[in-house]
Amino acid sequence: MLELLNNPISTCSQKVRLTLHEKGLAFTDTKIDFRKKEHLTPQYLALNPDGVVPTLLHDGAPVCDSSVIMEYLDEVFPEVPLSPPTPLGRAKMRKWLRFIEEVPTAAIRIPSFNKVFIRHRRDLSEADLAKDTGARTLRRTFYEEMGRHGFTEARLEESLERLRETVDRMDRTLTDSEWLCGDQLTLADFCVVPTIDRMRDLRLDGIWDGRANFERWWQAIQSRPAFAKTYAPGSRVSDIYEDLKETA
Ligand SMILES: N[C@@H](CCC(=O)N[C@@H](CS)C(=O)NCC(=O)O)C(=O)O
Repeated sequence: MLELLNNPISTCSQKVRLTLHEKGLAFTDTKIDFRKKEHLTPQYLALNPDGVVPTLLHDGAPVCDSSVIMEYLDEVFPEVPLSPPTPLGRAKMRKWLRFIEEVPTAAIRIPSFNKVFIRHRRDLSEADLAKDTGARTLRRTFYEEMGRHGFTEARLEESLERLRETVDRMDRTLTDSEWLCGDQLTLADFCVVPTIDRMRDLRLDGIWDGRANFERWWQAIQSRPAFAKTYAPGSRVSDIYEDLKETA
């Protein structure tokens, strides 16, 4: 029995939903409400001490961290393989996973918070702002830096540069390869999809203008049934925040 504790718009949750759907695995989709701070309750922290989503429960046993969960699922349910068959191939895939976690996954948080999530902090009293920041576990210093007004222009520009570098690196790799790790769709592709989808949602898709290899890959990913299932209505920030919808 698989249960995914997750949030529809969380990019880390989307990585795991893509994997579950691609592998055709049935799971209970349990929604964790960030506004109600359900990820910071003692019960949730007992499962995931970082106070972040997603958490997978497999027969009740918690597995944490989205990339770890993806690899766990692929190991336990190998029928639809999403990892290369050789150790060298898997090393190549893991190199992509680490790069994606370190560079674009970290970078996309800056425009996401500046454009979308900061609005929930702007009008808090000093005491409530401090309480909100203090309640965070893994991301406390990130929330401290963000304050109530968001990240600086310099930090935003740096994160956009990191996203450009990622798209360029992917485009180069995809010159002579269908997917990031050759002719097999792997966890590496699914790991980066939520960042790319969020970029589009935040109107940052100009970054891949003219990147033909990248665009071919993006079209191919979007045509997979797992993509439509993962991005059900309510999974994008523009589904939720009216002002983001209007600029569409
Ligand atoms: N390395 C973790 C990071 C998970 C993470 O940062 N999750 C975000 C949503 S994508 C979260 O739960 N944020 C809660 C918060 O900001 O309080 C993973 O990949 O699972």
